[in-house]
Amino acid sequence: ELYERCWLRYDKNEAYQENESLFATIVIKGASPVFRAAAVELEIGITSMFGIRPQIVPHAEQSGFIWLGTLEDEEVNGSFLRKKEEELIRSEGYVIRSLVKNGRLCVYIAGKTDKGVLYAVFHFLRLLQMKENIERLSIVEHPKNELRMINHWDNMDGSIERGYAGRSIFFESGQFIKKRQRMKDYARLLASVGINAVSINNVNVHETETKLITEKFLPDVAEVAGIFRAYGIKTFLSINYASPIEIGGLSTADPLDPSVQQWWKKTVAQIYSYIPDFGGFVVKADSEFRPGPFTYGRNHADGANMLAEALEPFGGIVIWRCFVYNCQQDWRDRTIDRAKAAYDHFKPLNGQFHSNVILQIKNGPMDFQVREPVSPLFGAMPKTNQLLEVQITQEYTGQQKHLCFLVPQWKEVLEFDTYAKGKGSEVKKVIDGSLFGYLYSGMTGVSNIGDDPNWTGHTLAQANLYGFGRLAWAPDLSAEEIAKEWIVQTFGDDPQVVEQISRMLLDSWRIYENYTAPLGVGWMVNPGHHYGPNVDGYEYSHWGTYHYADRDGIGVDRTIATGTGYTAQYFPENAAMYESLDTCPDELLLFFHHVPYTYHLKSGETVIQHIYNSHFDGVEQAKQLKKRWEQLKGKIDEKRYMDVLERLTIQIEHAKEWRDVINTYFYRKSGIDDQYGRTIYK
Ligand code: BDP
Repeated sequence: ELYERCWLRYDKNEAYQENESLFATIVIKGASPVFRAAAVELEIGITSMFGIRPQIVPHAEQSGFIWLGTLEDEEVNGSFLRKKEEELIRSEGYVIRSLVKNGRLCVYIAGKTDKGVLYAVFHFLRLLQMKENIERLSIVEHPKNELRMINHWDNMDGSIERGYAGRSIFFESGQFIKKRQRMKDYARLLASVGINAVSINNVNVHETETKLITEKFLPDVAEVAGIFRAYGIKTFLSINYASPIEIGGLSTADPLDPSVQQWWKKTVAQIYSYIPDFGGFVVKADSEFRPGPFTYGRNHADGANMLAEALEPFGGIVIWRCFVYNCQQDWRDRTIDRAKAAYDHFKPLNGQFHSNVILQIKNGPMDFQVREPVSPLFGAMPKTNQLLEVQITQEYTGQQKHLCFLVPQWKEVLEFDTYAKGKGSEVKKVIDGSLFGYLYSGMTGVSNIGDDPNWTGHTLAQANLYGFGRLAWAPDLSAEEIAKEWIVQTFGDDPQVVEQISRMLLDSWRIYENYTAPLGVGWMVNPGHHYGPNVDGYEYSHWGTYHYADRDGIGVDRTIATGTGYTAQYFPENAAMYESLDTCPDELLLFFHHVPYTYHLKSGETVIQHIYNSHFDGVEQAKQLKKRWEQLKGKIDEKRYMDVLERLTIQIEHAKEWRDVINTYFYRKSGIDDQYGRTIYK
C-alpha cells in the first residue's frame, strides 16, 4: 500500500525510455549482507519503476549496465576515479558516475565501503524517482555527521512514551515481537535516508527494560541488531543507571565502587558476545526521577566514564543525556531557572569525559517547545563530544494530529551561530565535529513512528522522519529542497501537488506557533499528556515551566541585569543580543523578557495585539491548509487523501480552542480589547 511505502514508492516511471538498456543488467562486485541489501533494493526499485527484471551478473558482457562495487575495485580505481576524489570520500561516502561505453549509458555506483554502496543505491533511486537527468552524473558524496541516530521511546509493554502513531514495532506484552518483517521494512526506510544508529527502548528504563542487557533478552536484541546491521544501522540500548542494584544484586550503583565497575565490565562483555558490533548505551541519569551518579555524590563525568571504560575495549560509546534539571523546584522562587540547568551541570565538566562519551543535548534549554532559543551548551564544551537531540515525534507540536513540518525549526538550530570560535561557529559545525575536532558527534531524533499502517499517524508527518534523516546527512540542504524531494517521492511530481503540499509543509510550523503559546513563552499545554491549551496548567507547579503572566505583563526575565542571568550562558555576541530589548528577536521576546502587554514589538504591534492577531490568523491559516489539500482531490489516492483531510479538520477545531482559550485568558489578564473588535470570550 502507498501509505506503508512512504517515500520508497517506486512508481511506474517513463522518464528514461531512451536508456532502458541501462536497467537490464546489474553488475555486482560484493556479497556482504549490506551489499546484498543494496543490490536487492536496486532490483526492487528497477522492477517496480520500469517493469524490467534486471539480470544480476558478476561481470559485464557488454555495455549498458549499472555497476555496484567499492572504490577499491580496479574498474573504478584504475579508470575514472580521481585521486583527489578518493581522498575526499569518508567511510560512508560514495561516487556515482555515468559513462557512455560503446554508445550505451553505464552508471557506476561505487562506495568507499559496502555501507557507502547502500547509501549510493538509495541516492540513485531517489534521482530516478525524481526523474532527474542521469546521463551526466558525477556525484561525490558523504555524510556530514558521523552519527545519525534515532532514539525510540518504546516500552516493552508495547506502549510508546510520547508516541502518536500506534504501538511499538519492537515490543508487546513485555516481550519482543516475534514477527520481524515490520522491523525490516523500518530498517530500509531509515537506511534510505542515511540513518546509521538506533536505540530501541525508552530513555526512561523501567523494570522490564532494565533486563534488556541480560541473557533473558540478549538473544532477541541480537536478532533485531542483525536486521538493522544489514542496513548499515548499529543498535544501542537505553540503560538503567541502577542496574547493578536492580539486576546485579549489588547494594550500590556508585560509579567509583570497584564492584560496580566490575559488574558493568562483565555485563558489557556479555552484550558483545551476542552483538559484536553493539553501538553502546544511551543514558538518562539524575533526571525526572531516574537514578544516577548524584545519589552517590559523584558528578556526571564520573558516572559516564565508568560506563565508557567498560565499552571502550569493544569500540562502544556512551551517549549521555544533558536533560538534567530539578523537576521538584519551588515555583515561588523566581530566581531559579530551569533553562540554566544543563549548562550549569555540564559546562564545568568540559574535558573530563572519556573520548568515547558523547553528550546528547536537546536543541533548546527547556524541552522541545514550539519555539525556544538554541541551547547555550552548544559550543561551550570544546573538549567534550556533543550530539544534538531533536524531537521528531510531535509531543509539543500537535501530536501528529496537527500538521507541523519541523525541518525549518531544525534548520534554524543548525544554522544558529554560537560564536564559540568567533563568527561562523554554527551549531552544525559543532555537531559535525569540525569546529573542535570531536571524535564522535552528530544528530539524534526521537522517533515519531509506531505500528500504524502509515507509520506516523498523520501521513504528512512522514516528512519529518524523512527530513530528519536528510538533514542529519546533509545539514546544508534547505527545508524547501527536502520538502520537494519528499513530496515527489511520496505523492508524485504533479506540479500542483508539489506546489500545494510544499506550501502546506513549509508554512505549518509558523501556523502552529501562531495559535499556540506566543513569542517563545511555551508551556501553555495540558499537564501530563501535553496536548491542547491550558494557560496555567504548568504555572504553579514544580516543573520549572512558567510564563509569569499577571495583570500588567508577561514573560520570563532571564536577563543578567534584572532576571535569572540565563543570557550570560551564551557567548558575548548572543548574550548581548538577547539581553537587550532592542535586539532580542520578537519571536523569543517572552522567553527572555518580562514586558507589559502594551510593549511594542519590532513589528510595530503591541504584545497583546500580537497575541490576538496571531491567534486569529493562526486559525484562518489552519483553514487554508485544508483548502490547499482539498484542491488535490483526485490527484492523491483516496485513502491518503481522506486520512489527511480528517486530521486537517481536527486541526482546525483544535486551533479554534487554542485561539479562544489564549485570547480570553489574555483579555481577562490585561483588560485590553482587540483593536479590531473580533470576538473574544470575556
Ligand atoms: C520530555 C518528555 C518525557 C521524556 C523527557 C526526556 O515529556 O516524556 O521522558 O522529555 O527527554 O519531553 O527524557
